[in-house]
Order: sequence, then C-alpha cells, then structure tokens
Amino acid sequence: MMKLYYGPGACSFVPHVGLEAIKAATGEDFGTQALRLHKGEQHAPEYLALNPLGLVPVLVVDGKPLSQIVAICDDLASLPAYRTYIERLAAVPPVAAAIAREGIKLDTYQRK
Ligand SMILES: N[C@@H](CCC(=O)N[C@@H](CS)C(=O)NCC(=O)O)C(=O)O
Repeated sequence: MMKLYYGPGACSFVPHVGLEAIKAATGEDFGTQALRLHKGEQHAPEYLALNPLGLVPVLVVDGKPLSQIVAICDDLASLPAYRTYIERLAAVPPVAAAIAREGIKLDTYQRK
C-alpha cells in the first residue's frame, strides 16, 4: 500500500487530493503519516532517511520514497486507478465533475 507523508495545511495536499480521488473511484486505499512541520518533525532522522531535504510530501511506493509534488503526481497519473477516476469524471457533466472534485478536496481536509 502506498503511504503519504504530509504536513497538514502544507503543499502536500496536492498529491493527497490525487490519492483521495483514486480511493473514491476505485476503493484503493493508502496510508498516511502527518508531520507537524511547526515542531520540526520533518528533520527527524527517520524522515530524513526518506527525504534528505526534510520536506513534505513523500510518497512511499513499493517501499521506495518518492519526493517532489510534480514527480509524485506524474506517478499517480500513470496508475490505472487514476485513469479510472478520470474516465468516471469524463462521463458526468462538467459542473457535476467540478462538484465531485470539490467534495474530494473537502473530505481530505475534514478527515485529517
Ligand atoms: N519542491 C518541493 C517543495 C516542498 C515544500 O516546500 N514543502 C514544504 C511544505 S509546503 C515543507 O516541507 N516545509 C518544511 C520546511 O521547510 O522545513 C516539492 O515539490 O515537493
């Protein structure tokens, strides 16, 4: 299972939304680990072993850490599960699709 290391309120929300979208479309779950950036948890040795830059996000896929939002989103976009999500969105009217995306984003914030 993929695992996302993120900071609440940080730019890591971008791949987080992508993972929620995949989950909503396919049921494929993912793990999460929140880091309290204001407490410096991104500088803990265990986290620096995943990302020596000490920045979120990191997505661990098949045991390998992937950093950089663009790289993570590229990886997610290549998954068949993400294509399923996009195909389902394409099948509904644009406004409904926008509302679905909005819902996914709100869910992400309310749950974490
Ligand atoms: N270029 C990086 C930027 C990541 C980044 O700036 N993350 C910030 C949060 S938005 C961070 O981890 N800050 C913690 C720190 O500076 O100690 C990416 O695309 O992932």
